Amino acid sequence: MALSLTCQRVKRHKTKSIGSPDPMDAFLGLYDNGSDSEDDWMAQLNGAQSLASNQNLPPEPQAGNIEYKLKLVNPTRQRFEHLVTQMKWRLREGQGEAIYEIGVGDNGFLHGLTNEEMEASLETLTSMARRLGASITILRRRSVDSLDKEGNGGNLSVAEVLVRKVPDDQQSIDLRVAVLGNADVGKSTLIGVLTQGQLDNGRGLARLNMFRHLHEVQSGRTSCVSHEILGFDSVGEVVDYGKSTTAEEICENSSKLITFVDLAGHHKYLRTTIRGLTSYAPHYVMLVVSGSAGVVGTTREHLGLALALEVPFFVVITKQDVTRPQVLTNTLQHLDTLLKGPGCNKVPLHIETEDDVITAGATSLSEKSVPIFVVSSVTGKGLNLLTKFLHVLPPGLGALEREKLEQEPAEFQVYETFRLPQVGTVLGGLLTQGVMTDKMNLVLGPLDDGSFHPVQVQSIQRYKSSCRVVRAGQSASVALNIEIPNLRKGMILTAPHLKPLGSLFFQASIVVLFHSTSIHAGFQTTVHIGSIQQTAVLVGIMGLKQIGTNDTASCMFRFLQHPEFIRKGARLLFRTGSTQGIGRVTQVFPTPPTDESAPEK
Ligand SMILES: Nc1nc2c(ncn2[C@@H]2O[C@H](COP(=O)(O)OP(=O)(O)OP(=O)(O)O)[C@@H](O)[C@H]2O)c(=O)[nH]1
Ligand SMILES: [Mg+2]
Repeated sequence: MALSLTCQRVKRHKTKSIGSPDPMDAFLGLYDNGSDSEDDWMAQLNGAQSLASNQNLPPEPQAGNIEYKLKLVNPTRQRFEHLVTQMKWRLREGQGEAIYEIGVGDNGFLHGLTNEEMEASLETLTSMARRLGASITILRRRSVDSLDKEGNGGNLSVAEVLVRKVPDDQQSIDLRVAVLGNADVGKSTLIGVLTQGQLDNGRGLARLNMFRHLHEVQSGRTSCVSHEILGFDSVGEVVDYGKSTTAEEICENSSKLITFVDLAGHHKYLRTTIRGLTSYAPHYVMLVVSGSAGVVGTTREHLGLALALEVPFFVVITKQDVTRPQVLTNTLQHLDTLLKGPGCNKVPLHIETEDDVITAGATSLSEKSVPIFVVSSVTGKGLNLLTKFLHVLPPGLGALEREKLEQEPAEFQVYETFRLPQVGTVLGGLLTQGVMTDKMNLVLGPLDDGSFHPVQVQSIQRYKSSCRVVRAGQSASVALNIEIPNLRKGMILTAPHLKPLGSLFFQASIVVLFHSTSIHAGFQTTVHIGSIQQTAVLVGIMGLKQIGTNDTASCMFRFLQHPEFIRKGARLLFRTGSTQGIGRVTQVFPTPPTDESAPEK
């Protein structure tokens, strides 16, 4: 029951994933116990680990995807119909996933059921799920040491069950996980092992599929962004390249798909890594640390990026097979200190059992807790727990937020551009809002003068297979009907009636995270906003002459090369050498397409 027990203990925190409110935020809010101190929080989490404890749950939440059922033994037909309708509603609330707590009263009291009652209840639950084309997975079952009506103790149990149904209009539940960590810690290898179903040999075998360039194969170092997918079928079994031969087959057989975005660890490629992180809008970050090398190199910087972008993250310690126990303990201690420190203010959750995994699946939604796994990609140790965790990680957006986003006009952010011989111009990117369909008429831009060009969508592909519709939050590749010169990352495709314009100037409220001296007007820096990455010059600081580390200010920027389409409220990150800062766009100044706004050389 720890999933909910933990939720009960989770403090309410504002969430996280880039630009998208998280559905569980509201859910976790229901469990706010008003406690604020770090000690309380630690004590509560520790309590959550004592899974044998006979604690009750909070009263059943009205909204959300969690349902308590005292028992489901031989329901009448009418009641059964009612139960099915209710399950349908809970599934909708959870965007295809619902949790049933069996043996628990509406007030959260863990009554427990006898073995026969539990078996009968699970059978009813299975029939309910079958009626909806959903499947069930028992996440955990445990005894409660209360007495039953006849005074017999010990044999009563409660169960936590995951019900999953992919919504009818959706191929699968999608999650994007960006993989960060210092160079050589084993990121590409871990993704290779998780998605190919084959262990590594310690000399770079498993990472080969992740590489996109010859020089990467030769050097063993990731330099650009690549993706790989891992699927889970409706009963939670892994669907990977070990069992399927093509990405299309994996998609067809999966009800949940995890897309890993493999990023480069070396400092040299930090710009590409930041861009990958800001433009792919991941739901989670997997921070990989080598057990033997410890928290070194770009680890802290990458951790800082996940924190700055407010993406929830978990940590995987690799190379357990070649790490001496004392060194591993040191790495874990170092990590704990870093996570609990004032910059992070997190609570590490060391994952050792399957029960911890279920607990972590829920608590990873709070900003505070950070699950930590220890694995080896060579022996496979710990990978089963990590896989199970990925299976129970909740989807990024709730039904309501999703519906709202889908009703907006389509907006597709371009983060890759290609030209294919028989197809023509192809754009890879993310649909941040609305719905995009085949043959849709849209506009693409901003071009160098700030204007947009009419285009038509010729075909759409997701996971290397054709599809006709893309919905808000999904990534896709789109082929266009015409060739557009000077295509670049950071452009958008959107609805013509919006009459969009690019902007050269924008105002932002920023915080300088680090700068060795002070920043004045005229300072140039690389600005990242979603898939936009361009040098901008600071043209003015409101009310101040200069700013330095930890200063906050409202600043006016001007892009140096060409106008970009940006929205008020967008999150931005800037970086030049060791200078770093974050902020939000507070105002944009669209550039009407006239001769004067032609790009400056
Ligand atoms: N013994 C052992 N070796 C591992 C393990 N994981 C990765 N390796 C090895 O570590 C080396 C580096 O792995 P990569 O996956 O390329 O590391 P990376 O983090 O992707 O590195 P960059 O792409 O440069 O950031 C390879 O030779 C792997 O075979 C592990 O769990 N145990
Ligand atoms: Mg790599």
